[in-house]
Amino acid sequence: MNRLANLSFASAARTLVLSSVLLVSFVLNSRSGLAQCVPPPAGLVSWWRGEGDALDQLGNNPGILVGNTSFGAGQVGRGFVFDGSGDGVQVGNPASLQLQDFTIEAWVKRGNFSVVSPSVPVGFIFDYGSSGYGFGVDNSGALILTKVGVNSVTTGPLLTDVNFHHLAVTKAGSTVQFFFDGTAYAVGAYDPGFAFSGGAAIGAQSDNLANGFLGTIDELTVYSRALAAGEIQAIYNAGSAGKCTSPFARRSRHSSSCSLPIKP
Ligand SMILES: [Ca+2]
Repeated sequence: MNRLANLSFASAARTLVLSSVLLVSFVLNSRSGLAQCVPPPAGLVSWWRGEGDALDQLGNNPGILVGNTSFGAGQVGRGFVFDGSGDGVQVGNPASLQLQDFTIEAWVKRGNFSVVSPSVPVGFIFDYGSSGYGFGVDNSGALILTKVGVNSVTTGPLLTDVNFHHLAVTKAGSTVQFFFDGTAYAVGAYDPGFAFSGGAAIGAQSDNLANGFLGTIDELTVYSRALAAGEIQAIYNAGSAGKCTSPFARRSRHSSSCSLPIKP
């Protein structure tokens, strides 16, 4: 009887241990944030992922690395790392980016608590040069949309630490909204009429590389319409899973003539 009792006890103990292991595994998996990628919203124009090159995931507007732009840990894989001095990713002046209504969204990490650009108080995240649109951050962490060199609207301070945060600006007519980690911040009417004599760039003013951003910019994406709050929140909630890359097969800069099945 004692032997049977011991065997029964050993069997029960093994079952208990196995159950505990499975439970711990389940909890760890649940806590590891196995978020699903989010399908990209309609209206995509360009999506620079920063995965070790300046390619546009859609193949429309491949960029050129300028200065000593490098790559480092991003929110989704890798991202562009800028020192703020002569760095940037220039993407030319294509008609597809000459927009009056748009969304610009990216994961952004400051490289310094107090300085967003080494010699000026504003660092650009995506900028079209003089009289074009520019989306940036100032030293206080306020988000800015500007008609470069003319006027601007701003909200914040919001980006005040050196962690990754999701930033976005949407514009539909005169309605402008900023988003910080999925939360919307409305500003007053703003529709200055942008002009596009120069090209656009990630991480600096494109025409003179001024206002270089000090930090990391990842998954910078431009859309030809103002996304809804829920669409931006879904991208934020996807976190490091990011936007789903399918069906947007990666295109090289030598195959930009190919069209992509972008859904309306
Ligand atoms: Ca990335």
